[in-house]
Amino acid sequence: MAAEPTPADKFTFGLWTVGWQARDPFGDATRAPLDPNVSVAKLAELGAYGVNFHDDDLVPFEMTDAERDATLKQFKAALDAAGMAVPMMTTNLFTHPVFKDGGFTSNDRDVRRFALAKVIRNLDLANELGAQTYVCWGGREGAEIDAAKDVRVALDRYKEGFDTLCQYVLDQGYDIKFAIEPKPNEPRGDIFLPTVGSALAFINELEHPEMVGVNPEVGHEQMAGLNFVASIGQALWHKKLFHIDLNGQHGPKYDQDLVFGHGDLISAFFLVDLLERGGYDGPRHFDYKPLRTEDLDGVWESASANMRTYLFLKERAAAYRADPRVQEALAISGVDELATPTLASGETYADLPRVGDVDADALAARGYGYALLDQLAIEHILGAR
Ligand code: GLT
Ligand code: MN
Ligand code: MN
Repeated sequence: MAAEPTPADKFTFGLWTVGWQARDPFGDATRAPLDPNVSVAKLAELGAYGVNFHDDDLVPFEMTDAERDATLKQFKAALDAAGMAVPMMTTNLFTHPVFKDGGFTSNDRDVRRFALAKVIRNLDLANELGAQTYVCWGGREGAEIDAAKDVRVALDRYKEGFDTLCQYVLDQGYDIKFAIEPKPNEPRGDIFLPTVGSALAFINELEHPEMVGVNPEVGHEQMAGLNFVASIGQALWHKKLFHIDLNGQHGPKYDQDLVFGHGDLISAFFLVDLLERGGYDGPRHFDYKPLRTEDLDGVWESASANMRTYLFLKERAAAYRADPRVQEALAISGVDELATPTLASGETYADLPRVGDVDADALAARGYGYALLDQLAIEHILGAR
């Protein structure tokens, strides 16, 4: 089995993932800060293709312009030395207290103007580093109480934010597209654009919908009790899967950000199956948090685990599709039949059968064989076939 990642696999990591010091609402950091230049070198050594980052991951808020320039210069040298790409960038509009009521949707107009300026400064850097996807995770765009915001007005401001940023990118001639990352809650009690479906609907209302897609995260849809594979299927159907955040989650609870596959493994299997067969060729980005219990060795062990699990699942999914028994089971289930249009070419609703002429009981007698189909998947995941 091939589980040695190479840059051709396009695995990427956020600097904030391996660099997470494991501070949580109840406890202090358990790990020392990690130098981003060290992360770049180590991730390259493990077989990754690139890194993604927020402005503040690299250039802390309080740095002067001169310090910022020096830090960026050093970072670019580290990227070059490691042969690592930066395919995606993003702006931190959630850590600093100024964003406690949101960035694009804060009730305070001056905060909104500052938030847009902060994104614009970072778009220039994204362009310089060759990042083609700009993720917007609006973790603070939301509220805890319904009286705090008229959602219709908040969405007006959210739209105004994206319209302004798209205009900036167009005016500069940058080759950058935006990807909205939905999340139902945490850190806000409720977050605007809580699911992939709501983000897709919102995008249609923008001035430049063609410049904006989604960056779904496994755990975020699962926190809402939703089926991640189905959400990705719909995002692909809309041609809006611009980026993806892979990780693990055990059902609806706080955002766990586990290693990919370390949550719902069957869902992870069908996700890899879909991505590998479904026309997504962007980076396979891991947005996870090494467990708070881990030391630095555990951090690198978990980084590697994400990539190895993906590759094992890719191999298992290919074996599943190639298995004649699976192909037989798919035929019994009629999975391909769903691709046949309900009306034949040239037919209209007038060609539909008369309800009274249909023997519904005869149609109902059919079994769909899904139990076998699922068991075959499990046997492939277990390496039993
Ligand atoms: C933050 C969040 C992630 C987002 C990152 C991008 S920041 O760590 O929990 O889901 O992808 O802004
Ligand atoms: Mn998350
Ligand atoms: Mn994420």
